[in-house]
Amino acid sequence: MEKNLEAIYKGIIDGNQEAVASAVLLAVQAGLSPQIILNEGLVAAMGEIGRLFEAGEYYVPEMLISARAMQNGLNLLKPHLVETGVKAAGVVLLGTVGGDLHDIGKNLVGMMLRGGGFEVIDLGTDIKPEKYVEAVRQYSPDILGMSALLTTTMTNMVLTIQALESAGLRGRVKVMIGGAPVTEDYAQKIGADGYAPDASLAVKTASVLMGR
Ligand code: B1M
Repeated sequence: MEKNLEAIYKGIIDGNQEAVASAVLLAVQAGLSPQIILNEGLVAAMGEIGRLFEAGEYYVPEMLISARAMQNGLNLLKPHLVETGVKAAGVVLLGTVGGDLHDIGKNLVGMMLRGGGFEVIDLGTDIKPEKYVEAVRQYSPDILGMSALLTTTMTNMVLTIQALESAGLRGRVKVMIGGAPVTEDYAQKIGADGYAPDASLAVKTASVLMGR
């Protein structure tokens, strides 16, 4: 592995914010593509954190410290990532579903969508169906994007779609979903209009939903 990518990876595993920040900047200066820094450095390390957590070697505090180091690195990479986006347009309302506090993937999707020329209204985390409905009424977005990282919270996606239907708003907004436990099959099953497995494909999916 390239030495700066290795330093990013190790810095996230160790939860060392400063090490991650300087390695991200050095990797950019060394001319590595932002996509490689993202996927082979930052995202790959978060995958390992998940494995360590599952194996009982890391607990929530370690996971949180690593997540902060990742988020900090991501913020530094943001200006470089957004430059690479495909141009498109539309308004996307984005949020992590009720009961779920994971926001790194959602933030990344938001960054990439902005880079793709979309206006993104980020509602944050733990967004209950009624709050999505209220925001759809308020902002009239083209797309409602929901993220979920827990198998126990992804069920809130279908509740949100049902709440949109009950409010008579379902026909006015396309629904796009994603997050580690979410699949294309699940998206079809609950009647979402689009699904994306990662942030770059989220831009493509959103563009398709906009008819581009
Ligand atoms: Co949590 N956590 N966590 N966690 N956490 C997972 C998700 C888990 C898989 C870890 C594990 O067991 N291996 C597991 C879920 C198990 C399950 O449901 N099957 C888990 C658990 C159990 C928990 C707690 C319940 C732990 C506890 O308290 N006992 C707890 C729940 C808290 C809550 O939400 N109510 C919890 C807490 C936390 C922290 C707060 C410590 C922290 C989150 C910090 C934060 O987000 N600000 C955390 C973290 C960091 C993780 C892991 C390690 C990493 C998640 C991440 O950021 N990945 C995760 C393990 C893993 O995923 N390997 C884990 C990197 C990110 C870039 O990827 O989010 O998948 P991801 O996003 C991708 C795609 O999914 C997609 O694009 C993104 C970019 O490519 N995508 C979309 C995401 N949203 C999209 C939306 C779209 C389209 C694409 O359209 C709208």
